[in-house]
Amino acid sequence: MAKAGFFIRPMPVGAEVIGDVDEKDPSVQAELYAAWLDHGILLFHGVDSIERHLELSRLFGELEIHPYVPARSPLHPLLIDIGGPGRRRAFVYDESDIRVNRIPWHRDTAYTRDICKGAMLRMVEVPRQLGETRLCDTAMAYDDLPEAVKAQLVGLEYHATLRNHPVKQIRPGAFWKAARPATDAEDPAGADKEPPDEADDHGWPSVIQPALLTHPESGRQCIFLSPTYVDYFLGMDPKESQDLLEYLVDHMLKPKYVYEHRWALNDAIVWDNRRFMHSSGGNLPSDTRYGLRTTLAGPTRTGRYLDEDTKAGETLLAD
Ligand SMILES: O=C(O)CCC(=O)C(=O)O
Ligand SMILES: [Fe+2]
Repeated sequence: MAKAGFFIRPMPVGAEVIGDVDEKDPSVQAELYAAWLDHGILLFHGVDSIERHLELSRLFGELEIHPYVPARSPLHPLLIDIGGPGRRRAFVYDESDIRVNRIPWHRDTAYTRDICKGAMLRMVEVPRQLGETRLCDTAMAYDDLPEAVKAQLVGLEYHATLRNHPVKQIRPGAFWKAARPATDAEDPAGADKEPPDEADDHGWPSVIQPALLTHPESGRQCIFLSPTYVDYFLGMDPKESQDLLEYLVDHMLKPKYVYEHRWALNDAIVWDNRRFMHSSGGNLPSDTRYGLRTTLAGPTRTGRYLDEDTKAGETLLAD
């Protein structure tokens, strides 16, 4: 039942929190957590300070310092910068769209063994146009899979590698077929940013993840792919593996499983990373888009190394 001051408005995918939230009230906390588990994403409005962003984030889990050091925000150790002053060189996609901050479909930290529980992204500078975030409910998508495909996914694992460069990301889950760094003339404001090096793999070892996750709290099955990281499914020949990946990505990205958000200032979305994957369409380099994001800590040890002697990941995570 709604408490005084706010209510939860379900959307076709996810839900929106309308009104004033007193996040210090334990019954409000319980209601928000239950709604988050139920809907998988919650959209808040008017989150107007870092303190409030951190406080609201903590309702959904313990916060962690992000393992990927370059993403960390100078504003607070528990935040990462999404775009803003740290934005990269623009890319030209399919020779038609110039964009910064474009990210293909993924789950956060799925290139580690300890995928994070979730994250809360708050927008502190909104571009004049574009810059949408899309979020896909992989539990809903699982429910509608044919029984034969559900059976095929039981016990199946995939080999995953972090891919940060738009050219390396061209695969199911990317929504472009070609990409090149913008020239200085095309992106004057980004002329001081080095285009990322295609060969730079960031040193993260590849990890093996299950194709299905039984959600540890709701018990629902989720299609546990971070599509653009998938190299192959274990035990399949390359064509079979690629066909299955394409099939699953096409299925998950049907509009009925996807929420697309156009941001307003101080909107914040908290997603359940076990259940949802997400992507970012990108914005024009002449606009600024700046998000701050918290990360909800595990404990979801879903992955393993193919070579159990690989310790590089542990070293990186210890930073
Ligand atoms: O910029 C966005 O819309 C999403 C960024 C993202 O992938 C993240 O915050 O984890
Ligand atoms: Fe992300």
